[in-house]
Amino acid sequence: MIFDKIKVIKADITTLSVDAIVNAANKTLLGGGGVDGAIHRAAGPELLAECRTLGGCETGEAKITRGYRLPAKYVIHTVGPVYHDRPSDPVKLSGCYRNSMDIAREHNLKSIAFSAISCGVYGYPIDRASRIAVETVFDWLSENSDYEIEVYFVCFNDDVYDALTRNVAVFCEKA
Ligand code: AR6
Repeated sequence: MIFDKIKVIKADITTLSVDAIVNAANKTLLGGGGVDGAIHRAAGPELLAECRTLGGCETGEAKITRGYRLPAKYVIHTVGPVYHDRPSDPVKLSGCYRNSMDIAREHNLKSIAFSAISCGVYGYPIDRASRIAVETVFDWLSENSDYEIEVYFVCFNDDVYDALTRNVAVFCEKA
């Protein structure tokens, strides 16, 4: 059952012992504020050194590094859209989730924890972003039903937690 594989949790993503955490990065992949800053601080300078070798990342794409001093084995860095209310915004945001899941499978990862991509300084409306996140992961899990992976949506704020919980409930009813 797909909904058995998905959990919405309140946590600091840098504390999670999962195979990969997903960073809401920017196109440089060289760190920043928000969750990106927290991940780089917790992982240590080796993370930045590896990120420098990656040549940045396009919006909607994702790249993987090791986790260094984090409890997570890997960090998948993805770049969400800066919200402009354009038709390309949902496509790009969905790409962040889909490409991260593809990378997880390519590396045979069994647990992945997403931060709320674009829901901070990039300004995406939280309910819409949550619906795209949940819909994309549900679709991916149903297309990859032969693959076992636990997916965590990690929330720092109550509004993100409420929106994700609501959207997971909606998709579970449909499933
Ligand atoms: N654990 C889990 N979630 C967190 C944590 C944490 N430690 N810290 C913040 N959040 P944001 P964006 C939540 O702004 O909108 C950076 O400067 C936060 O409450 O980090 O995609 C990058 O370099 C919010 O719900 O990411 C980019 O320039 C969510 O993480 C830009 O911000 C995402 O907020 C990316 O902006």
